[in-house]
Amino acid sequence: MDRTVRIIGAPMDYGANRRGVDMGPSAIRYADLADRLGEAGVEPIDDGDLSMPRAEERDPDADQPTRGNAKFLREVEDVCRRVSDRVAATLADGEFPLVLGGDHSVAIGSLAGSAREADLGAIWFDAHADLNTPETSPSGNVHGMPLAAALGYGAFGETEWAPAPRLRASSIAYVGLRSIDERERELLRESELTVFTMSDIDQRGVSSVVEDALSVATDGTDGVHVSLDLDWLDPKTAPGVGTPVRGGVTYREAHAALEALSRRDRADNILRSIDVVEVNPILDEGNETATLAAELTASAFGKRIF
Ligand code: EXY
Ligand code: MN
Ligand code: MN
Ligand code: MN
Repeated sequence: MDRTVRIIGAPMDYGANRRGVDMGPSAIRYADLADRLGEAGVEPIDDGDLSMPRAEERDPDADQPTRGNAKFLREVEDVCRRVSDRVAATLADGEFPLVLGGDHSVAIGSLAGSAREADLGAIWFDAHADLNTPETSPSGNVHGMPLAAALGYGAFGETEWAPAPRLRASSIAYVGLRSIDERERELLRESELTVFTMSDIDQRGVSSVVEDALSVATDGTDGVHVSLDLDWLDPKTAPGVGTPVRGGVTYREAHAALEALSRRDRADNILRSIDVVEVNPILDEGNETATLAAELTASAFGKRIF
């Protein structure tokens, strides 16, 4: 498949409660992302990084109380609007957007941009549900809210920038979920999102779970967004993340999952956009987590050893 992949760096850390995740794009590039993508048979073009507002000059509580508990929401909005525009423009040019985070709040922008001109499905590889709203969030960190934002839940429904225009809850599937806040659990029960937990992976194997997730995300849609949060993996394998949760997928399971994705993509051309988020080089060991991020991305685009 001839694909030009446009790399869009979004060194955002406003959505997380710790610095360091803003260095994710550099670390993933340093792990030879471009070469690995080339080996996967796609042509990478690196757009460099979007500029970020300077944290030291900003007030995390600006805009309250209308924005509830959410910290740095103004900055997150500013960055996500630009991510969204860049993703939409990339797709309009017939290229494939690959967004490098940065914390997971950047996915609000990737989803909005990718769902502008197409009915979008999504697969969420993550330990977390990312379904808090400014009203329910226990931390106020927007990286725990991107799916709620994209679906227009809570206060996000009153904004015009957060909801992804053509994304429905029934076209979204989690893979590997294992950490859910009480209020998120209530919302998940009421909503039509599909949940595959770690326990599903234990029982059925990751490839079969990914195939089911793909059925959810492709049913009645024009393409699939893949959001790869590195805390999806077990912290022993991917230590460089800000919110580790033990009991995640192994190195082999992670590769098998992305390879299952690429098998389906080769057959049906389903992938539309990807983001790779939450790599925190300060917490990493020997750039291992960034290297994994680069490897797994190449696997998604079809890299094979033989
Ligand atoms: N659910 C917790 C919160 O909302 O504060 C933790 C969220 C962590 C989000 C990480 C990146 O996926
Ligand atoms: Mn996440
Ligand atoms: Mn997570
Ligand atoms: Mn691989």
